[in-house]
Amino acid sequence: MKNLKVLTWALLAGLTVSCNSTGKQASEETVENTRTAETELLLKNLKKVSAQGIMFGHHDDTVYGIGWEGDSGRSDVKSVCGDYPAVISFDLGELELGGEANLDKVAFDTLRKEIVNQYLRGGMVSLSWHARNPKTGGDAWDVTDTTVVKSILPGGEYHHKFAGWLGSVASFINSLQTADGVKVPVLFRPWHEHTGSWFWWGEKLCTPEDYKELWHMTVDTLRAKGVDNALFAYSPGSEPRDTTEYLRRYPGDDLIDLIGFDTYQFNRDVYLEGLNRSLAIVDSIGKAHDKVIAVTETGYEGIPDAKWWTGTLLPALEKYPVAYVLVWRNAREKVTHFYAPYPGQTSEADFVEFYKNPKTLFAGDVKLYAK
Ligand code: BMA
Repeated sequence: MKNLKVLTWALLAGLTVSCNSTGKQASEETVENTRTAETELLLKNLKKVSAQGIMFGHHDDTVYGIGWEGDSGRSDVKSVCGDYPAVISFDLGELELGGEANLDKVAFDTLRKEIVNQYLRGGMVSLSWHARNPKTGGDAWDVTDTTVVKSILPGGEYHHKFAGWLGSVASFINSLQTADGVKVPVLFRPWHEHTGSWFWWGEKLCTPEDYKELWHMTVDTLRAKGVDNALFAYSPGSEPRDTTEYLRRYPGDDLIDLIGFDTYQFNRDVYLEGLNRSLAIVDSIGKAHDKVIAVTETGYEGIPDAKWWTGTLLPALEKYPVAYVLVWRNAREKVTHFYAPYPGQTSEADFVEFYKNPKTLFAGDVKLYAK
């Protein structure tokens, strides 16, 4: 059945399926499981790293920050502690529209360069995708129509349009190459926070079966289009109360390499309770399914707590083999919307303590592509 499905995707994606000497179609392994040596090393080293410490991550770290944009080599995190984050994430939102820049007005060419730079540092890049609503034409947060996921699955009215969008993502990921022609591995993290209902792929917007099918279509299409430099992350919000709820929309071990969750602090007690519960869930599933675990997005907007890093975040994470924790962006266009410190910010000194703690890992501490 699965062979048939992969073949169907390959055909839908408009690919030529190669034939061997006996005239049979290439096996599922040929289409599905080819990954570059660097991508395999990344996965191996992610597993190792989680036993050593917790990598720190920051969204859009090197493309803008508080009071600056596009300065070469600049990073608010580096300005505070002297090193880049070990993980930097970027967003592919609006790549599907074919324009030059993403939804947060960062040029895709800039992202390409910064992704290669982070690879050359030995660090990791994660990519999220706030894809626009393929049916209504609205943004990722347009939840006015509850049939969007269904409409892009095979047989749906918008399937063809959406397959083109997946093609754009595949081309972008395939284009991430060093000057020497090495394809840069990335962790792709689409369809995130789907246990909430604020994105068109959210809980109340599609059935568990449709959500899983969306994942299969995504991964199969990318693989069929030659993407062999991606690992895949599953990251719901902190809504699941137990492992059963967490796995309700899980698309399967053959698709997913890393499991995590997104959660933000509004109230400290509520945050810590949710963080602890979610960590226990991913820890238990990670062990049973041999998956890397991470806090894929978190933060306290504006970081008004001067001791947040060592007083709240680190003590909660230390108990678990978390590969990384990533905080969201320091928006240059929304003054209060920042999650990492910058010089002069209230939590700056505490962040330096967090950086110095042997448990935290920054770019200079990791070599994620070492043999
Ligand atoms: C949200 C906010 C938005 C942004 C989006 C995608 O959490 O930061 O301003 O457009 O992420 O990066």
